Amino acid sequence: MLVNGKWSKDFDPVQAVDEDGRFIRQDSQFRNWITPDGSAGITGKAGFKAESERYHLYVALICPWACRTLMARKIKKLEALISVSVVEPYLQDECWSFGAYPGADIEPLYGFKYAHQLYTRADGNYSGQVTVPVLWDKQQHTIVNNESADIVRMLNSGFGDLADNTVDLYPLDLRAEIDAVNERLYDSFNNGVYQAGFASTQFAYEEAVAKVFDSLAFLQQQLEGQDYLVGNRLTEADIRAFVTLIRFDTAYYGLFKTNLAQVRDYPTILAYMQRIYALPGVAETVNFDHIKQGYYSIKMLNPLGIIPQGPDLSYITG
Ligand SMILES: N[C@@H](CCC(=O)N[C@@H](CS)C(=O)NCC(=O)O)C(=O)O
Repeated sequence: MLVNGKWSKDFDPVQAVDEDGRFIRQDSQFRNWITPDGSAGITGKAGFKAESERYHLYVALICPWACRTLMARKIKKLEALISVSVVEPYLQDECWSFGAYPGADIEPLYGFKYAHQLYTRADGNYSGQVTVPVLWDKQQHTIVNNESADIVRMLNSGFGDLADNTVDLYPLDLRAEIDAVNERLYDSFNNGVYQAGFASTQFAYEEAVAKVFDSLAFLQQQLEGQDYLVGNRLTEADIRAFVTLIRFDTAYYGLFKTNLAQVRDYPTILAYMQRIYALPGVAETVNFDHIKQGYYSIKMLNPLGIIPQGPDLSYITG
């Protein structure tokens, strides 16, 4: 992690635990918003006007949080406006790197080797973990925002007429319900799988696994009789559920030990996951090689780095 702008401690996914051994996720620190006229958003400073080719998105294809933003970029047809770089899948000592791994990129703006160099370019005194996604402003050479929940919302509405507004991922009339589903799933499912994987006590692990499977039961029930989670139309709640579901059988079931059942054991959820995977552009945001290599590179959980052969993913990829 970075301390006062210096790389000070080798990558360790668990920087903090509570007294019962639960993993504590750090809060994102850059919270500015792109808006159609450059006015300040919900948090942060003004000065980030929506413009074509001004912003760049740094992502990891292993990462569910980063892939939320990649999905939103595709669905809102912002590909030509916002460029993307993909880091290598391995979580090495200096965390995310750019390079030649298939499907990854060389850092195009500054020739950086590591993502932590972006953080110190933005703030020479930054202290904290170096996470993706990072939404970067090429004009001011700084991070606009490194919180995926914010980035999905600004891709949905911050670009005004530059985006495809036939799709609204956070429609006014469904906001309360979307917020409720997001809240229901964040702690116990999206972050719940990490709580299971990074638990440092048996108690914290079992508590997290119970929440994860309770969430799958909730999803199964919520999807009875409708194709999408809220209002029977695609919203950000579906993006947030999908990125965790699509990694479940490949990474979480084995590495994070959430192994009471797989997603493919839930017919309604499986059909839902396949439906979203088949939406235009979505499959391009899913890279099972990066997912598998990336998660299984976390030394704390897999010290010898052996990569499992399965699962057979033909039930998704055809
Ligand atoms: N709250 C952040 C979380 C992002 C996050 O934790 N990303 C992970 C990858 S899945 C990461 O970069 N971890 C590196 C680290 O924790 O050092 C968001 O949703 O954008």
